Amino acid sequence: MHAASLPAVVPAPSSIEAGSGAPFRLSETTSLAGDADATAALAAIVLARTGLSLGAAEGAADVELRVTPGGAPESYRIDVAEASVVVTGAHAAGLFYGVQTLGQLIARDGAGWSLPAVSIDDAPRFAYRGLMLDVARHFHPVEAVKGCIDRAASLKMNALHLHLTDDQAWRIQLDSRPELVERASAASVGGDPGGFYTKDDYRDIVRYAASRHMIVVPEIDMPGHTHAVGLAYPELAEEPVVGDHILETLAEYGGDAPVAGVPYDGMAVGFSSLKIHEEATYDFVADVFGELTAMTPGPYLHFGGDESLSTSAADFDEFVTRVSAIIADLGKTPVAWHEAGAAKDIADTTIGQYWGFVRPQGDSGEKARAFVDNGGGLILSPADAIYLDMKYPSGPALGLTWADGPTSVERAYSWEPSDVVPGVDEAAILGIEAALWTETVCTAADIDTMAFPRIAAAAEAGWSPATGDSELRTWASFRERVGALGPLWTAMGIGFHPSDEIPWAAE
Ligand code: TNX
Repeated sequence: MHAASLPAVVPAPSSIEAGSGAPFRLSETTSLAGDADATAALAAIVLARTGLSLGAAEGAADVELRVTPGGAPESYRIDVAEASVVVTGAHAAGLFYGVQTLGQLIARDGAGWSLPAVSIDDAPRFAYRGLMLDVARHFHPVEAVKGCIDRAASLKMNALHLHLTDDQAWRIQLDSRPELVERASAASVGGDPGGFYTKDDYRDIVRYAASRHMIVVPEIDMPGHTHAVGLAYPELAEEPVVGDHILETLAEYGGDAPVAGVPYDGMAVGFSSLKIHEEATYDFVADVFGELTAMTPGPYLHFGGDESLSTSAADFDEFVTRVSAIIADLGKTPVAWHEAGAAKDIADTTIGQYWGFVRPQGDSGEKARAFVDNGGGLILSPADAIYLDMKYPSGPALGLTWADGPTSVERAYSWEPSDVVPGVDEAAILGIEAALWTETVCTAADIDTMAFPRIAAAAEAGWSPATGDSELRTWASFRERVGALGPLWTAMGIGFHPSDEIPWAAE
């Protein structure tokens, strides 16, 4: 069977075969049965895509959605025939992903709707498939975050990384340190309004994510990116260091230089640092991660570690070593941006997050590999491929260009995870994560236009077989399959960027 004649599924499944029979016709009388969450999820997708409202049946039904233990984690199977549709998942998550795939299969059929005869056997390549949202540079309310969860989960992503703090603001309320949101949550880049999540908001996000089989990975960035901490606790923060790098950013983007004790709303990075030699700093770190541990069921706590340009190398190493140990002692797995790999005594469970280019420059590859040599793993976020805040070559004015200029959809797609960091085995790659920094991204509509369609390329890198192991893993196949999802995305209310690289289907 030629790839072009297969139904379009994104991310590409590990195995898909077109059936020879007639399609399954969807109608008002189509009955659903099986797992209650899965039937509700499918009914919602069918309603959005077709306007048909399907009812649940007791006992036998046309569409069966069942958990059938025994398969790989997150795996599922779909069999569509003229008279029946059966979706089985090894666990609830796999069944949920089967439902997402089924939603993508819905097609116009004359005046009605149908599902093509097909058999799909599918399971993820990598265990971790994430989306990072920066809620510090611009605050994004709970409803926008839930929208991101729905969108990412529809592409079989299972982690939402929230970048909760940065120089501009601290966005999470903590009982042990109430001054953080009282004094340091009001700013955003460009003088826009700020905000923060109450603990109940955060728990609501965690619960909502879990209902879509996603974990939340909270990030508290340190020792740099901490100007806002100094608004609440001046005794923990060094004076801003305004070097050439900062002056260049001010010249390019405008804004005032950072001043201690004054909220910062510019776009410069690398001027702030926590005090490395104050014991009170580590009491603060223990309070913050202790409280996050209690409200975060997922295994990971991210402590940042990027761009600490005003912290000396020795101080940086000492700091990330101690902080990774604090997190490990709380029973959580520390995660850090790849710079922290320079610290040879970092807790050996620490996961590194690589944000260099697809072809590593400087020592970014070595720093990333250090986490693996140390016993940890790697999450890949190559900036010149899956940084969703980069400009498109043609499209909205939003976005930055530092990651090798604008990022086309083709470039977001055309890389192979196992080829990025030399000397790292596939088994040491925990997964991939697309990152959406929000210096220029202010609204839910901005999130949609920057993320879609490039987020689908990241999802495919995380879920689908390696390039070379599947005829579907080519740019030519991907652009057709993504194009076929346009009507579904529109029905789901996703304001994707109608990139001219993609042959968008009309219906
Ligand atoms: C680099 S990537 C950063 C962020 C910026 C981003 C903008 C990384 C770990 N740090 O502070 O927001 O570039 O693209």
